[in-house]
Amino acid sequence: MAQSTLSVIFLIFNCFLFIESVPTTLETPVRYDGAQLWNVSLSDEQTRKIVFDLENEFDVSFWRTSNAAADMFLKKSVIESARQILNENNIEYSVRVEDMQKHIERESRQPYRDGQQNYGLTWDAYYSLNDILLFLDNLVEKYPNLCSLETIGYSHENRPLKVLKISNGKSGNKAIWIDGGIHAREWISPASVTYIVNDLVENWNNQPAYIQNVNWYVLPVHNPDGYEYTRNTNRMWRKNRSKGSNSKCFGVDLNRNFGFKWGGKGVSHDSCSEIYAGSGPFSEPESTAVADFFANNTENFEAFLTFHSYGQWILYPWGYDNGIPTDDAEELDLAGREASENMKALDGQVYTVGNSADLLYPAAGASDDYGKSIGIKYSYTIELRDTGRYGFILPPEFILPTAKEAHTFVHTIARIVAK
Ligand code: 0X9
Ligand code: ZN
Repeated sequence: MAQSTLSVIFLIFNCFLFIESVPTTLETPVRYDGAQLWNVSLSDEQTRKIVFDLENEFDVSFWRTSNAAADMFLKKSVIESARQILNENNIEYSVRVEDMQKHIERESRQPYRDGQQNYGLTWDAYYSLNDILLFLDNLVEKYPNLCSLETIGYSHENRPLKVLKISNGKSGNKAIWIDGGIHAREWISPASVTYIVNDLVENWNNQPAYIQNVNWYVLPVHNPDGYEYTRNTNRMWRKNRSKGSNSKCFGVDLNRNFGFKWGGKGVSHDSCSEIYAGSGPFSEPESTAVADFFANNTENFEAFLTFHSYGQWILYPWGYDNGIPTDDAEELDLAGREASENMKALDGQVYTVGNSADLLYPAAGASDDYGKSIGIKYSYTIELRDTGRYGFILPPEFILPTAKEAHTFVHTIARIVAK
């Protein structure tokens, strides 16, 4: 009797533990039935004002804006009112995605298992964090002399931040950092980074010297809490999942939380904003873990490559403000353009190269500037596919061609680093 009471108490206690450690899975998933992606022309100042005012009036968000047009995401409930305003003002727009929920449902699938030791991702679907971590574990198991894993820290919700090291162990090797998934909804980023890792490792013996004589450090999912949140609860989530005691809303934009020029242009101090910089530089465990990793590492890092989506851009520092080129901007531009040409040769896709603030917008506290600030020469943000047809909800059939472009980018930079 006493024992069964004890086990009931134990069970209840465990339940609470479970609730504590996996908070996101209990929320009802947000649905996007009838939500649409529009491309709106921005012909003049007045048009820009009318269009951007929609964000204050209705539940719309701007995924991308350029001088000429804006990609605007609209929940179903606001479509009619937004349509009316644009029509009344003769503002041209086209509907890119008719029903976002349908696209979201096409995205997820279980990984392929062949029943033996292999644990394969197949890059025709997007995978859970767990599947990605199992894939990394499996590489270490299969190739213990080449691969090792280091947990560089834990996310706000206690998920491990796992960095895969790939190295032939030669002294004098240079080092290259690659990360993906700092922004939760940019699923093509971890998908492409795992593809790169797989190619490096599985084809190691056939790799050129400029790949083999590098110590590779790869963090495929920089923001694991956000990533899981986009899979289980809200596909459009961007930030991490922390909440300060004085904050109204959840989440810090990790790409505004790094300690270099923190809090400058292109950030928000409102916790509800998509670009909330956090309560201070490195206030978040996910960004701190990366900074600690570099602080405690004595490797000779030559490249810092951080993968995002979307827009097809190859961006280099400084990105915290406009018109501030680095001393070696020409070299970074040249290397970026060489990569872009090689990427275009694959499938005809154009990746535009330039300074991140001038080409896109200024954003202070981003990881690319941090990488550059600690002396890593070839620091790039790569915005993968597409250019606004599907935006963040890139259908799975584009994973492989995009991942191959990312892979070619990495090869090009590695070749240049070796010179
Ligand atoms: O805004 C960002 O963080 C990046 N774009 S995204 O749509 N993937 O969110 C661009 C960051 C570029 N780097 C800097 N401006 N420093
Ligand atoms: Zn991003």
